[in-house]
Amino acid sequence: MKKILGFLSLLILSFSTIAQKKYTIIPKPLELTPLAGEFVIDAKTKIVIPKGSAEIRPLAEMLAERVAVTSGVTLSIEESDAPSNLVPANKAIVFAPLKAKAMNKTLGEEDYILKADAKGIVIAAATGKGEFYALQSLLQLLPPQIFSSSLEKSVKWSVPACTIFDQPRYGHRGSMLDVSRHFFPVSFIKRHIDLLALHKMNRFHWHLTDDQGWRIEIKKYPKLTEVGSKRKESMKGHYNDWKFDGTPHEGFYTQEEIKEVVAYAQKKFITVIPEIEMPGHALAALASYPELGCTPTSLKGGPYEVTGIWGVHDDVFCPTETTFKFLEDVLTEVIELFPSQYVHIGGDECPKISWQKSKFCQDLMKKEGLKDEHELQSYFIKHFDKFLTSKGKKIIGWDEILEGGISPNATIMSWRGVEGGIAAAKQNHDAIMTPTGFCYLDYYQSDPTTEPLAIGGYLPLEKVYSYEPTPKELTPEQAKHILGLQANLWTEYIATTSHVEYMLYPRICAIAEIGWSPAKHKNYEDFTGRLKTHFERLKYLAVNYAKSYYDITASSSMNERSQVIVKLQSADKDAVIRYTVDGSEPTVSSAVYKPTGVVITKDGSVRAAAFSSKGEQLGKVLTKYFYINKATGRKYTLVNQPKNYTGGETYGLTNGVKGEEANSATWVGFEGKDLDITIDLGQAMEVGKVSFAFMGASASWIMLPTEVEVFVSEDGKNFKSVKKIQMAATAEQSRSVQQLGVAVDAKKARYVRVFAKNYGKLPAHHQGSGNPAWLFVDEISVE
Ligand code: NAG
Repeated sequence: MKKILGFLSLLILSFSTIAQKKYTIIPKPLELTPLAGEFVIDAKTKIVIPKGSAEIRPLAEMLAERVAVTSGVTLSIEESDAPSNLVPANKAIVFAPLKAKAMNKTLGEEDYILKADAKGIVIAAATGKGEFYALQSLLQLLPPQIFSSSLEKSVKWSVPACTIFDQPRYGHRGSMLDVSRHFFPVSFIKRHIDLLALHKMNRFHWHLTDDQGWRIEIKKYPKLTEVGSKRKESMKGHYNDWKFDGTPHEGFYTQEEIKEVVAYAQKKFITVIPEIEMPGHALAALASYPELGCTPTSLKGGPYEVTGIWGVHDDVFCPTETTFKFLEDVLTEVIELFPSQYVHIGGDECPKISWQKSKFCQDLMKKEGLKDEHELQSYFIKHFDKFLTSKGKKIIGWDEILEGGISPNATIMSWRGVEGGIAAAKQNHDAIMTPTGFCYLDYYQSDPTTEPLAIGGYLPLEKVYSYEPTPKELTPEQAKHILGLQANLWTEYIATTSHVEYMLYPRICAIAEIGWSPAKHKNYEDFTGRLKTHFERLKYLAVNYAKSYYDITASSSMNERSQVIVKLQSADKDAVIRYTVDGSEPTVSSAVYKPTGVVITKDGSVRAAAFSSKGEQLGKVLTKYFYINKATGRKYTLVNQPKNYTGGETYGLTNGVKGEEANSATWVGFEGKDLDITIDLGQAMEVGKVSFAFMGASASWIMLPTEVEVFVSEDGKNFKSVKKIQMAATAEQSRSVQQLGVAVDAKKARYVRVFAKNYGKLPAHHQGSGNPAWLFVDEISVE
């Protein structure tokens, strides 16, 4: 019996591994039953569509076109009267229209059934949209070469037999692209739409206006594009260390182009939601029509300019009649172009300073009984909610529109975390979830030191995939207000279309799966298993997807002999990790990493990369330097504990790894508190020098200490001060690392104490004025 069971489980196991390899659809279908056998497409295969169906013919043509390009076989498309009985037959691929009920299922607008066996394929749905999604799945059941742009020889064009019933989890499966910070041409927007459709995503949120550029032609206000679509130059680098690139940037879409994109998206069953930002992020509009601001010139003095500086700008729309009329006119043209029920009106990051200074605004607040500028913002948003509602539209706004009172018909886009979405749902408003921590694909996807410069943050694929859009805090009734989720791509640091794709793929594949597949089916390993075939598809589609998923991560710890043990990890379980310790680039013949780790006994680097079993390098090379000294691996006590930043492990200050300027995670950070550390060297020894480094980056609220003192002791009770250093910490510190060393010259010391005084509260002219400063320190070494 035991033997039979063993044999059975082996059978099941091998079947499920095969199933995993054969059925690699992303997003994963709701129900997929693998069957034995396959359907082979050849010259005899025909495509059958219902008679006179204008909606389905283009889908059949799409399929025939793919097959023709990649296999050279021309499939005939036939019309047929007879509705299919859902039984594959006659070597045909049948697109069958279905009543809302079939196979005991009620079919919704986006649902479909797909049946494939050796005799043929039937795909069936109640709507063209459902049939379209069935087609996307069918393409992903075929070999990845089906996405190639040229003839692919020696491919067996087979579809593994199966039955699928599929249905999405959420109605809003979106992608936001910012074309203001950097403009991307129509051809790319169409390609982006194609790729969204492949992933069964159904909303394209087009961020068309911002401080750095107005990108949509408005006939009534030509200066919006004549002036507002152009900027002189753009910011290069991060806030604490940047310069202008000196290169002009411009671009806009004509209304004809917009119509073209909208019609194109419609064919792919994607709704395009335009975003016209108000009342903040409005500099491009103000530069075009200065009368829309609260003052005739910018708050900084001088004319308004389409800015090349990223971030939040104080000059915003003034809530005057002129502005309201202008924006109503703009929106009137916009809604003519976009059939979408929703219009996004922005609402995020609107500084209130120009309203505070404006007599007009203060009078208006009195007249309308508005208690503060937040209520004035609400007044602004409510006006346009009313306006758009009267035109049969609905507004979406970023979660700031909750402040000062939510507008009656607004849907909230929750981005500063999930709280906005929760608050909206609790007030019976719809919400779309786009929290920065899971959905901001402009954040780094791997080690910032090896990635192209990004805005910041850290959002690897696994974290994206872990996101659950429906907050636990909501009752089932309230949860219905969560319409779905969206990947946001802001493009301050993304200037080219290939870079856009690099940031989106594969992370947006995870977003697509979260939006489509039920939470209970979520399984990261299963997802990444399918992703490998999907990478092949993306390769044939010439998508510049990131391979950062394969990058190696390292962590270090100490063994009982105080040696540094480096553990290496690849997110991909099948990958072979190879490494070197002599500084050379790892190759296919380098040592294979073993889970016990690499022991480091002297200064040097560990370099590692993931390789496939065939020897192909999969991700980037990781290089980690280790500095071995008398303190390495030694335990210590801290008077104050660090917050959020621990340097990677429990003894992050003596782990042999120095803090890196570009990577905050490598530092030990104290919020408002001093560093007071005592390291136990294990036994009394000669101590010549104590070294340490601090980071200063005032824009990130990280300040150098005001003074540092080093002490030594033989018994851990009586400490002798060796040196006290006064530091010149200033509030204008650009990001940099200060390395310091103190000569000690002690013959016998077992304990080393370092005290560094936190800067204290941020000074008056700092943007975080009054808040506690951070003290960042790393790697205390003793020689
Ligand atoms: C936010 C801004 C956005 C910016 C982005 C960068 C929203 C709603 N607003 O500060 O303009 O491009 O972050 O990640 O995201």
